[in-house]
Amino acid sequence: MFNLILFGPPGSGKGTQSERLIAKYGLKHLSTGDLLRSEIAGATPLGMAAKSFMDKGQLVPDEVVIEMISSALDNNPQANGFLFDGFPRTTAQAEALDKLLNQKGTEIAVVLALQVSKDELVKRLLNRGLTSGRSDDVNEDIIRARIDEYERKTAAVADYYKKYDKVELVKGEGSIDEIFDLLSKEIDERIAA
Ligand code: B4P
Repeated sequence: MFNLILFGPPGSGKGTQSERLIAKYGLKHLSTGDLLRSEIAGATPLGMAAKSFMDKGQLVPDEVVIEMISSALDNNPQANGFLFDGFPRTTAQAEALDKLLNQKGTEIAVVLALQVSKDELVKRLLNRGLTSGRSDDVNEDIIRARIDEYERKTAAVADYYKKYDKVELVKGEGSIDEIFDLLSKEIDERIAA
């Protein structure tokens, strides 16, 4: 089983690249952002609670997303491996993920961390906001709050995995194809190892 984390700030290209990587490598895509938005679309109690955080650019509480990922892992026993997109976003989530994977006799192979400047992130998200209908993309203050939340709570997740020598920094600016090739190269090296 090959499990990878696609890591980076909001707007760094995680969702965009995940779509291509799961098609190439046959991995199961687990995006906590997508899972939360589908709860919101279904107007579930979990979705309504999550929306109040997401609309302010804040992270949803750890216990909510950890429970969602735990169920998703249990619901996909035949998966060849998982691509985690937008999860873990805190050190507590990273510790919980390690435990869940450990219970299944597997682990994270690599964390691919996309590097993108703050100006480029804001530009991309404002641009997506023109068409996405996402309430967290429409306003620059909310976008900047998401980036601040990333710097305060999520950047430390890379340090957590650096201890285990699992982090590879990947240039996240350039064409979508160029970045996809860089990510594929890192994955191919790990699969061959
Ligand atoms: P997410 O859904 O994870 O969204 P995101 O951080 O905005 O990144 P995304 O993957 O969608 O964007 P991408 O970079 O691909 O999170 C949304 C919210 O959900 C969070 O703020 C939080 O509230 C909550 N949440 C989710 N997971 C959570 C967790 N684990 N714990 C707590 N809360 C959680 O793309 C952005 C744009 O850039 C697109 O328009 C794309 O077309 C464009 N783009 C991509 N690559 C490009 C390139 N190379 N050049 C130019 N543009 C590019």
